[in-house]
Amino acid sequence: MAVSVEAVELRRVALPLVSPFRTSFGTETHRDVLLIRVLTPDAEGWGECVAMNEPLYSSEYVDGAELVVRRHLLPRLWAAGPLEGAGVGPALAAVRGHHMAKCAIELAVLDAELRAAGVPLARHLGAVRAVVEAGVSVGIMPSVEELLDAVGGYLDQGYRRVKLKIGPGWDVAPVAAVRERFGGGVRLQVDANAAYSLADARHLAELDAFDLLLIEQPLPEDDLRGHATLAARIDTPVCLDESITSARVAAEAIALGSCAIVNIKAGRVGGYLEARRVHDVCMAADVPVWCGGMLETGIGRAANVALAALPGFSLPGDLSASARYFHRDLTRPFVLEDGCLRVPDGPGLGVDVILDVLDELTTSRELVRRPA
Ligand code: SMG
Ligand code: MG
Repeated sequence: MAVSVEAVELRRVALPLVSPFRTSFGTETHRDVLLIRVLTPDAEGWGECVAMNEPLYSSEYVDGAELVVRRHLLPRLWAAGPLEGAGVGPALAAVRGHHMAKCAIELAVLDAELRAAGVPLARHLGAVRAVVEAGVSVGIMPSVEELLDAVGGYLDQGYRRVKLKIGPGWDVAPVAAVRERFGGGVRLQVDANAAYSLADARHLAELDAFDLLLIEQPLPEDDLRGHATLAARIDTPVCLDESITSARVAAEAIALGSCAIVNIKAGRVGGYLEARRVHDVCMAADVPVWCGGMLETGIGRAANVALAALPGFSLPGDLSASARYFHRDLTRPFVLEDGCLRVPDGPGLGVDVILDVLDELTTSRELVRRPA
């Protein structure tokens, strides 16, 4: 069902993180989020842009995303006239890249469309589960002792799997310590955020001793061939995150032997509908997928949880409770229930934005009306 977008609000919101989150590329202390709110005659819709403060995880960053939305994407959205969520990707396709910015607009239009139609996003995407298993991503810590405390705390809360961020100087020893303290029953994986090179293959093979579910993105984003070479030299299954920018690239990575598992993030591939296509490509090739995270607020989290309810998502995602990230979320908090998060079943995203909290955390807002 096409919706007529009358106006779009661009909002920047700053949420302090409950604790700093350090990866191989940097440390996040707060989340500076761009939200997209579309206004239509029947319903409004929300989208969250996952671009970070600085272009370190990928080339996109939040100030750039906001500029691209205003200057390059909204004019194309207006030109397209009334459209469905599924029409947003094609309407914006002439603009190269900027997947996170595009994803936020598509999600907002989808949300408005589905709220108007009374259909939950999960159902629209093809979800088959009412709850999804929650994993937790644990940053690089100042010491192994602090890491063990953090991991122990998360396991006590019931998280179903733990991911350790690694980088040169923080890899084999922390993984060994976590295995030794918590035993072989914990589902454990690592994420390097592209911090290694093929010359590190022998060192990374030392991780084979710890029965990891996977190693995520050891090498640079554009190095599919290198990942295939590495995958042949280590036993730990290679999973790609940054490299997988579309369903086509996913198919190519699988064909090349670059990965045995795929992390799906809608922002990285340009939208939830392309994310579903990545899922379909992987499922057809028997490649397990799981839902990645970008420290989303409840808005993006609701959409991720819906996506993770699709049948091919056979591993727990980077989908944690709101309290793992923020003191206060923009929606009713997501909470762990027996190590799982409940898939929202209301229309659209199925969560409501708490406008008081939103206003309090808003750092800027602008309403852009459709030109007459
Ligand atoms: O949302 O729980 C989360 C964070 C998951 O580790 C996470 N994300 O490379 O997968 C990744 C990182 C990207 C964001 S790091 C600031
Ligand atoms: Mg990752």
